[in-house]
Amino acid sequence: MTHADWQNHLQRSDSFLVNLSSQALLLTSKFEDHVLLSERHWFPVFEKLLSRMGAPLIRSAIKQIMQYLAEQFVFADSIQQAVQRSEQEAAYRYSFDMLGEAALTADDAERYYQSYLSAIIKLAKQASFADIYANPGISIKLSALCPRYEPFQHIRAVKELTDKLLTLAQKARAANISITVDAEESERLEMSLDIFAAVFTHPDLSGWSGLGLAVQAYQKRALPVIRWLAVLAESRHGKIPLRLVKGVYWDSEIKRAQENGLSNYPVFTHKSATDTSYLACAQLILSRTDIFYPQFATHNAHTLAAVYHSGKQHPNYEFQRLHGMGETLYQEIIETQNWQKPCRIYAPVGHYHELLPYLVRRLLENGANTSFINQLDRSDISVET
Ligand code: FAD
Ligand code: 2OP
Repeated sequence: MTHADWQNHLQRSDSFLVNLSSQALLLTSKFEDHVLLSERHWFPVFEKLLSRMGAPLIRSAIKQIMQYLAEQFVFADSIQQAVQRSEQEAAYRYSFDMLGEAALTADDAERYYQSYLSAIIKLAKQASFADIYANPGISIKLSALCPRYEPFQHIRAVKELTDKLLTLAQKARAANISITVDAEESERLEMSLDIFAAVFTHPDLSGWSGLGLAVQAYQKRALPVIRWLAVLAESRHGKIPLRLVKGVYWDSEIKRAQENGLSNYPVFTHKSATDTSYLACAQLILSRTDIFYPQFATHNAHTLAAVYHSGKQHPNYEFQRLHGMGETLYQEIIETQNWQKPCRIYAPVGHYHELLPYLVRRLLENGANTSFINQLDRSDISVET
């Protein structure tokens, strides 16, 4: 077991968010330490705390913190509200993510599936441009749509998810909006590619350029995956909107590889290797704009600038950011520098009950020392550095 030094982070960041989460994590780890050191004292202590503060007070405080964090990272409670809000912030394009992932039951999976279906129907009314990429889109996590999306259930998961993704894609095609399949854990990569290929090559979607997916540059397989997608697109004379991300499951990838005693990690272990891989992937994607519509998702100013310079002779691509992150960076680019490159916001939609895994990833991302967004927030590092 490792002991993270949360105390060390406390009040050292200028970011209220990072301090708030450090507080929460410190509190949690103190509770954990207490439980480990003297498990039998745990319940009396907690009972005392409850009796002094009162359960309703604690509940209400936790609820308020969750609501604050939800406001930071969730775009809207419902797709209806999301559409209204996006109309008010029209300088950006949007990809709506219906919150929900890692379905545990068939009921959960069905509920998430229905929420994607109704989102597509709603967005059909907003898709006013002939150019599909100028319209809003949706982002889908396959793990939300099947409770058995796991390597040992490869055949079943691929069958079920191909059927569901195909139906969603058919509706999206009719609505003239695009779909992006999010990239999840590395052990799901091969299943996700099988599902993607089956749907992409379905005759109903022939000639459609709206089915896209995210590729994680931190995976050692990133470049071969892009080459494989190029062959797939060429075979169908189609175009794939390709969202390049660095990848957000790094800690759990490392942990799982260690737990399973793997001889190697599926992801790079140096941040600079991931950054370099991102740029190599970006150049490959930009060299094939006949078959890819490049979508560069990053909050790192250096990565953004490097892509911009590599892509100067390729006018047709976009940048992407997450709602609640990278606002000032993209404001500068869109409003001040006037790069004339569209930026799409990945906009999570839903209730805060579904938020937790997404929220934890955002907090880890904001708090990680290696993360650009974390360093941007530090007063001891100059803007030039
Ligand atoms: P940076 O701070 O430059 O990079 C941070 C990243 O570097 C980490 O996330 C990790 O990938 C990598 N890294 C950190 N430490 C190490 C290390 N020791 N060794 C190797 N690599 C390291 N992520 C997904 O996984 N799937 C998705 O589908 C997805 N969709 C997204 C959509 C959008 C629009 C955006 C903006 C992001 C999405 N993300 C997704 C999240 C994305 O992966 C992270 O936001 C991104 O990694 C942060 O990269 P950066 O260039 O902004 O920041
Ligand atoms: C995530 O859910 C944005 O797909 C990314 O963390």
